[in-house]
Amino acid sequence: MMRRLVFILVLLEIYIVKIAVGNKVDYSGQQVWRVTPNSPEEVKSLRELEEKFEVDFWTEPTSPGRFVDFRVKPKQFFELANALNRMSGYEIYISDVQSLIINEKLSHNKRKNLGKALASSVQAFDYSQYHPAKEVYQWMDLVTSEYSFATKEQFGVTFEGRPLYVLKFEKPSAKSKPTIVVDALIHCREWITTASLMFIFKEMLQNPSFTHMMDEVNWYFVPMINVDGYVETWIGDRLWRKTRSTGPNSNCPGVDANRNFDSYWSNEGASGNPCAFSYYGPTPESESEVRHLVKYVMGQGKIDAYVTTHSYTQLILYPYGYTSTPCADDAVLNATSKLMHDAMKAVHGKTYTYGPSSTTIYVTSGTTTDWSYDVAGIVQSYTFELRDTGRYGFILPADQIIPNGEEYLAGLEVLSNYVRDNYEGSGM
Ligand code: 0X9
Ligand code: ZN
Repeated sequence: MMRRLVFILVLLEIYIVKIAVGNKVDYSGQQVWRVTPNSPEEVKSLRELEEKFEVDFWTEPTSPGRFVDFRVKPKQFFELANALNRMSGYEIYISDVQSLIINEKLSHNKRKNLGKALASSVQAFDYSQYHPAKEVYQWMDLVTSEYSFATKEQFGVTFEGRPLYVLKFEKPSAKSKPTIVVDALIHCREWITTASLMFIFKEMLQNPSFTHMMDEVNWYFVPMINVDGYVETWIGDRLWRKTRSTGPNSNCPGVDANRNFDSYWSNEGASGNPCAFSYYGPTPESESEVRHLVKYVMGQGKIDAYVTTHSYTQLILYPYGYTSTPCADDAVLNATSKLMHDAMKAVHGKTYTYGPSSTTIYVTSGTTTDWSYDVAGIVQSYTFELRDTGRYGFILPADQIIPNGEEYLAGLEVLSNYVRDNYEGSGM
C-alpha cells in the first residue's frame, strides 16, 4: 500500500514538473562533457564523433588546446567515455541538462506568480528574468509609449509569419549623430542575448551614467531576429538553435541563420546537411529573417557599427570568420576590442577574449559579422559571445542577466564613445 502511494507521488511529481516546464523535448539524464584535444589527430577524431554518435557540439572541435563542449545521451556514455579515455580524457561539465532547464522554468514561474512579469512601465519591467517573445514585444511597446524619440519599425516577417521589429532610438540633437545597430537572438537558445540587451537599453534610457550614449549616438536595436526559434525554445526544444523553416527536401527543419548571409556562403565552417546544427540553407539569404534584416540595414543611411550578440564563452570577435587572413582594419578593430575588453573586465572581473573570429575560435562562413563588414561596409563589426564559460552554457541562470548586462554595457559604452569620436557626420 505504502509503496504504491510513494510510486503514485513520484509519478505525480514528474507530471507536475513536466507541466511546469512545458517543453516537449526532454533532456533528462543528458550531460555536457568537455574535452581538450592535444593534437590535430585528436581534433579530427572528435569531429568524427559527431557522425558516429550524433553528439550536439556546444562549442566546436577546432584546434589543439581549445576545449570542446558537447551534449551526450546516457546510452552513449560508456562507449564515448572509452573513446575519449584513449585520447585526452574528459570532464563532466553539466551533469544533468534537464535539471538546469527545470530550474530555469521553475524560477521563471515563481516570479511570474508573484506578478512581477506584468510590467506597467519600462522601469517596473523585471530585467532579472527571461521573458517569452510575447513579453519582449510588450516591452517594445512600453518603450515606445514612454519615450517619444523611440520608434518601433517592422522590417519583415519570420518564416511562421511573426513580425520582425527594430527599435530605433533617435534622440533629437542639434548635430547629426552616428548610428550603431545591435541585434540579438539569431541563435534562439542563447536567451541571455535579448535579456541582457533589454536591461542595457533600459540603462541607456534611465541611468544618468549612461544616458550620454543615446545623446551622442542613434541606436537601432533588433531584440529578436529568430522569433520562431525563440518560441520553440519556450514550448518545444529549449536547445533549438536554427530557424524553423521547412524545405521540400528534408525532414529536418531549420537553417543556421548565422551561416545564411550572402558573404562567403559555403560549406567552410558550415554544413550542407539539413539536419546539421550549422546547416547553411539551400541558398544564401534563403531565410526570411536574414533576407529582411539585410534589406533593412542596406536601406538605412550610413551605419557606424554593427554588433551581433551570441552566447556563450565570453568573446569579442571581429572579421574575418571565413579566412585566417587578417582583414584590412585588423589593427583598429583589435585596438577597440582591447578597450572593450578592459572596460568589461573592470565591471565584474570577467575576461572576454578578443580577436579575429577565424583564428580566435574557428572558421565560419555566411555570418552576420563578415556580411556587415564586407557587404554592408561597416568597419566596426563585432560578434559578442556573452557569459558564461561553460558551467551553464546556454542555460545561463537568470540571476546572471543583470551582471552580464552591466559588463556588456561597459563594452558598448566604449564602442559608443569610439563612433562618437570618429564620426564625420554629414551636414556638420
Ligand atoms: O558559430 C557561431 O555561429 C557563433 N558561435 S555560437 O556558439 N554562438 O554559435 C560564432 C560565430 C562567429 N563568427 C564570426 N564572428 N564571423
Ligand atoms: Zn550563437
